[in-house]
Amino acid sequence: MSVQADIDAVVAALRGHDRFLVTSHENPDGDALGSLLAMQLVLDALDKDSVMLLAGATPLPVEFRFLSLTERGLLRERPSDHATRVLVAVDCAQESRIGDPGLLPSVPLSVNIDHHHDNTRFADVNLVVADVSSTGELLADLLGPLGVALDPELAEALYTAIVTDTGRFQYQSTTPHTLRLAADLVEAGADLHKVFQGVYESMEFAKLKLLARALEHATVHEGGRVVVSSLVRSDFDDAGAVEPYSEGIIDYLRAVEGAELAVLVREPPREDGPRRKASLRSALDELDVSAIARRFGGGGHRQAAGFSSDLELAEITRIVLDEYHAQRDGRASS
Ligand SMILES: [Mn+2]
Repeated sequence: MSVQADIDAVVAALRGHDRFLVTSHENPDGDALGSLLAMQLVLDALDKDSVMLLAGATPLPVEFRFLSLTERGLLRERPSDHATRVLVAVDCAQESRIGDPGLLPSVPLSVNIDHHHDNTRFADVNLVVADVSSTGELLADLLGPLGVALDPELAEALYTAIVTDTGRFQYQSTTPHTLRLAADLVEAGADLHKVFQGVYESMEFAKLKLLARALEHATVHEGGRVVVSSLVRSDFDDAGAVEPYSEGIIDYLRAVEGAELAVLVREPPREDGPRRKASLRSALDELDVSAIARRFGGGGHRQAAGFSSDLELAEITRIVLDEYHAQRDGRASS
């Protein structure tokens, strides 16, 4: 199906139903939260009965507190009437990312709007455009077809999604269209400076201390082309940090001169789930870190991916380096 056909199908699904449940992925980032709120505001504008759900108990990252998610009734558990609502998942590459097993099969219809290239098209209606900067950009492009006008709150939610997922308009997914769209959002009332202060200048002291630990533990491999770091349970405990505080730390590792691959392995300070989680970043066009993540059952984008594992740090590092070599060798021989 063409993208246009997918857009038409999403517009028809949103227009043609009255009750919705909007959701995004666990451990949400700016694109997830901005897109979640934006979708809710779009459905409000269309006079629909919609509620937002973010499964899991992880506290919302404080840097996104300025978004009116709580004020607008964000749920952390599925509502009792979920079986009567159309599910709209934004920024979720797989059904499992919703974090509420069994929710998808229980709803009458599901809509999946996302930009991850490994999205499994798990819903009934799927709009997946892999080369778009963010789910926020994808949603912004739906406003015209839906006949919804921007207002300051909607513009700010979309701007937040886009500015965070583009690394403040620096990643390669940032296009002239992305920048023009950002200008439209600022013109419509998105407060650029407020978003900057909220997202980038509200770091808790504990997060700073956790960052210090990660920088201290950083090691280089492959003559400096690979930078690896780790955060163990005691690092989180000593810093007084919760799991979401590790978000963004990997960007410091990727920024090292000559680094092609950055790896951050962490032991989340909680009892359930896999022992370790890893984030991967590529600073090289030809290096696809989502392929490395898939080796561990994870996924993501070519330049940013992640996975969970019960393996020891040394074992994870060894396999990642093997996969990195395999890709290098593949490129050398092609
Ligand atoms: Mn995203």
